[in-house]
Amino acid sequence: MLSRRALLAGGVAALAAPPFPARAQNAAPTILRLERRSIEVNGRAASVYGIRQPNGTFGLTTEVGKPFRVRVENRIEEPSLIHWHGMTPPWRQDGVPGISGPPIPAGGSADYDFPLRFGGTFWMHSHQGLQEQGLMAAPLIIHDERDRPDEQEVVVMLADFSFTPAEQIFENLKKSGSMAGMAKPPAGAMASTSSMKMASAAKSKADAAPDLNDVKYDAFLANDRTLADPEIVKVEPGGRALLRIINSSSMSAYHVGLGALEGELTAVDGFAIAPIRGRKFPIAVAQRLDIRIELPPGPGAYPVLAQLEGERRQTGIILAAGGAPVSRIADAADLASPALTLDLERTLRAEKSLPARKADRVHTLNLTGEMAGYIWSINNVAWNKDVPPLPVATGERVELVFVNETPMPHPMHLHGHEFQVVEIDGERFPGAVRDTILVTPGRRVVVAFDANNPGWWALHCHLLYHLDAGMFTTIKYV
Ligand SMILES: [Cu+2]
Repeated sequence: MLSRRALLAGGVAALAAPPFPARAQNAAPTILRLERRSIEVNGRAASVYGIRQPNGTFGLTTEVGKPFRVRVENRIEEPSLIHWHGMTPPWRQDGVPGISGPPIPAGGSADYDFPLRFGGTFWMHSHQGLQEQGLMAAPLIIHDERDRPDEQEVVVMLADFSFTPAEQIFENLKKSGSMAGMAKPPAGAMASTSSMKMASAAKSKADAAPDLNDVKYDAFLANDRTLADPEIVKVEPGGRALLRIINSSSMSAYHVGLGALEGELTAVDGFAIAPIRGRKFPIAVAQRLDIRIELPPGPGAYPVLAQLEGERRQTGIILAAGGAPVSRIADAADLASPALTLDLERTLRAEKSLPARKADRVHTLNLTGEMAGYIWSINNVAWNKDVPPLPVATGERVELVFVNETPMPHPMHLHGHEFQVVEIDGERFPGAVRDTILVTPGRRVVVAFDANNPGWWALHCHLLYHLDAGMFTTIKYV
């Protein structure tokens, strides 16, 4: 167990101290309030959601081995429910309305209590309707033995922001398909027509320019701010920092760039990998990156930027060492970035693989859809309550084969289990353990997991409007 230490960024507060010494079992839960709040984006006030403790701390920072004991108070004017992304709770506490349980009504609350099996960088977000687009999301950081006392923790939450209400964005997408008035055609991409049938076009399009960024956003945020007024984090010259990058965007993937710094990617989705050095790392929707950096001696300002895939637009924070002056960074890079690929994913190797084992069961999930009407599906079935869950039995090693038959990338997320990436396009390897895997157009990606957490679990694309349009299914063994 790691020793308690002063937290350098973000504030600790996570562990509400009871007024009297109490046995751990009786410790009061941490309160997380779902609230409306106001932020400023591009000089304009925006009403968004937040998940905060009574003292204002966003989300929760805790330690592995401690129970996750939380009370969620719903202080917004509508029902809500929070999913603990990447956690493996009992399924009734997973926070998916209609699957794990009912949403929390306005003014109500819900209690959570489960053991934390592992540490790392996780997050929490609403799974109710389209609330996630309104920033109903927060960090969930679980310290463990990997954390170093001499390392400053810097959490960076990325988000895409629109002044257009999420329901309106979704309506516009449904009205005119992917190439809606909301979106502009991706650079270099053939203008696809709204009547295009993606499933049939898929294989030949595997290497064509992918269809990215359906929604045209007003801003991209890092810790609620744009590069016009970015967060500036004071760091020690010559010191160490651990960047915990969380992509809480509804629809947007990025290239995270460290500029002049070189970093070491040590974990993805909270799980340790054999470290990879670099200056640029891709992050798909819902994924996390843990990047260790060492700052040069002397003063300096170091932007950590996230550039939208396929575009010039970017967001980020600035690390400022030794009182160095910070200059303004443009919110657009000089050149458009490429689309995310699986090139890095193929090279990732888990520090701790799943035990070698043959699959007892294999489910193939063809990722399918139709631009007309913005219908997204799995095996050509758009999710509804009557779709039977994929069968699984306790104790089985299960492999999920994702085959992307569409021209859009899909970040696929399984609830309640960590999985290991074991194959990309026919090549087997002991890849990263994680909870969200990007499946790019035309690709086949296989993940393996152990069915060790009986329940009814969601399995879906994490692009918010794809998920809501039906690229969602469940597995059930309970
Ligand atoms: Cu998708």
